[in-house]
Amino acid sequence: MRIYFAGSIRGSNADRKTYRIIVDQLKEHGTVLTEHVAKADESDEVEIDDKEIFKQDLEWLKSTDVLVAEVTAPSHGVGYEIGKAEEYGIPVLCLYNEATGRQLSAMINGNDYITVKRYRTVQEAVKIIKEYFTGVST
Ligand code: 6K6
Repeated sequence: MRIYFAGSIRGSNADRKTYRIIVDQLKEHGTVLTEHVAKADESDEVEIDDKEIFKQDLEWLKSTDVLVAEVTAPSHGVGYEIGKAEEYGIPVLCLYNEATGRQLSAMINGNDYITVKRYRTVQEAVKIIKEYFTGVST
């Protein structure tokens, strides 16, 4: 099972700790192609060419079995990746922390192609991931 994890990088840096816990759980279910999203910090950002990032990420996205996106923090990149995954016919699981009081975009929340799961604690997010991958062969 190849898993593409998407989470905000330039959109917001606030949820990185949650991303790490999510990625650790995803690794129990397959190979996470984008572990760097959970580790990103500003020093990583300087070194890497945006055109290379775009090319590499789309290659990984095309090759993945599933996209898991943490969508609490608004992010142009994550929104784009979700749209491309739908275009490629790749299943999409979105995790949204409703305890933040933020509102999820209607373009995610209103899209029946996407599985949206709401959580309030990171433990709930972990449970959602376990349930989602139950019965899916690795
Ligand atoms: C290296 C290590 C951490 O960050 C970097 C350099 N930047 C990126 N590297 C890889 N993927 C990226 C990078 N910046 C954005 N992305 C992709 O867009 C990721 O797959 C994220 O899911 C998404 C985040 O988009 P923004 O708009 O929040 O930056």
